[in-house]
Amino acid sequence: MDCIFCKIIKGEIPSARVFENDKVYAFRDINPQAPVHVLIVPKTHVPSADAIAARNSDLVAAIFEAIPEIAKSEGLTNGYRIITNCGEDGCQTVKHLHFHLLGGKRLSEEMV
Ligand code: DGP
Repeated sequence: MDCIFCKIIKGEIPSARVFENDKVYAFRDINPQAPVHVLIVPKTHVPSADAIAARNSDLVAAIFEAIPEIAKSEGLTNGYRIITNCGEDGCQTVKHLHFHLLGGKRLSEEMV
């Protein structure tokens, strides 16, 4: 499968890793939108939030269990934002489920 995030997870494309366990991989976004901008992905390919179901929701649970640990290691003691873009109207560009962890400054209130 020609998925850039699958290649990053396999180490075929380099990335700045910040966290990893058996189900989850997290790395710095190549185009950061905030002082801290980490992408958190399941190691198993899931196309988007629209493909989450009972068969794979353990991966989402594992991601959200990892988030406080990643936020702490990134020094996000004053809060942060988690975003997942889904599909065309959601402006998802990489078709592998990922959660943006953004923080390190006061974020815009314009979207959510
Ligand atoms: P989205 O628009 O939600 O699909 O966000 C995809 C993000 O992935 C975007 O913020 C840029 C990031 N990205 C794309 N290609 C690469 C890459 O090769 N390496 C890294 N670290 N990030 C990437």
